[in-house]
Amino acid sequence: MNSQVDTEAQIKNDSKETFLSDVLDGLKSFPKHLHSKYFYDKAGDRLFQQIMNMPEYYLTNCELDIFKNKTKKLANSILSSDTSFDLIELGAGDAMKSSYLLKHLVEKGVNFTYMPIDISGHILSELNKKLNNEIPDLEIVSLEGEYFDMLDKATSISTRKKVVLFLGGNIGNMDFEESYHFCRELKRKLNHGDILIVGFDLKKNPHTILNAYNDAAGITSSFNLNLLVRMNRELDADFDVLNYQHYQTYDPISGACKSYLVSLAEQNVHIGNEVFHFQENELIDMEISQKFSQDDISKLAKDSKFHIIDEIHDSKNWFVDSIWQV
Ligand code: AVI
Repeated sequence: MNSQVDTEAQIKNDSKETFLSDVLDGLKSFPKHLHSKYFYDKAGDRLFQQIMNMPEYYLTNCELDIFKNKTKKLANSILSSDTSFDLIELGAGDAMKSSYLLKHLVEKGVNFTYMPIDISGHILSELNKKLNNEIPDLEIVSLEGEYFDMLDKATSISTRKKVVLFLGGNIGNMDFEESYHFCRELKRKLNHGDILIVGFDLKKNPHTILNAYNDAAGITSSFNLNLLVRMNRELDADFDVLNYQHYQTYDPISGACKSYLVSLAEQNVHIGNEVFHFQENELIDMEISQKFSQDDISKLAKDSKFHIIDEIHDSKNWFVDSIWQV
């Protein structure tokens, strides 16, 4: 084995160990819970792509509306103070939305480097190919790894002003406490004048929200159940996937949209040497997709010591990209 293959194997082992210990901790807790960051194996990525194309899942189209139709306004809020910067995207994926902004900035001759951060090297190399094709003059530095490690790396590569994108409503996959700590940590890594653009899914008619996570075709259900399939494959678990059922809730007062798996029978599950007992109708807490009011957003910005400098809504007022400055 050469040393690069060695390192890759080591990273794989480390991440498998962390996956296993997170799963064991979660299933030993009450209520049992699993972390939604583990949804995204190959099958999970595919299912999430299908979710984004579902008629009920409005989030992607809303934020696309902002990036496609309000590109100039977005660009102006970034450019108001400085014209040379690094544009860092956390969890860039296929940059479907941000590519409208990238194209606009390149056409205007703005001096910037795009730094997509993603945990998946495969996704980053596909993104590189796509952007080289679509926007040949775009300067790209890809950063493969965890968000905060890669932000440190970005800062070590260049001392220019930073504009950080955290899109897609991903902030909603943390509860309020976690999102506060996340934003505080981001703030610590940025300098005076740096900008953070965060996509928030707003509170709206509760039926609209619930339907987005309780789709008629059952894709969200498969997305959740896929984590059991993944644990069976990667952690030597023996979940009987047919014995669990997706259950979605939305509380319009708190804005918490939560998904659970319900155990349809009293049953035992083995993971390695550990045995987990499930009562009939016992729940596994799988994911939160928090929805926000304007006050929630203002409080989060204030508590984590950012100033809101602009807010860009989609045409339905269902989603907002909130632009914060240190
Ligand atoms: C990635 N994230 C913003 C999605 C959401 O809306 O919470 C994940 C998702 N879960 C179920 N459907 C989509």
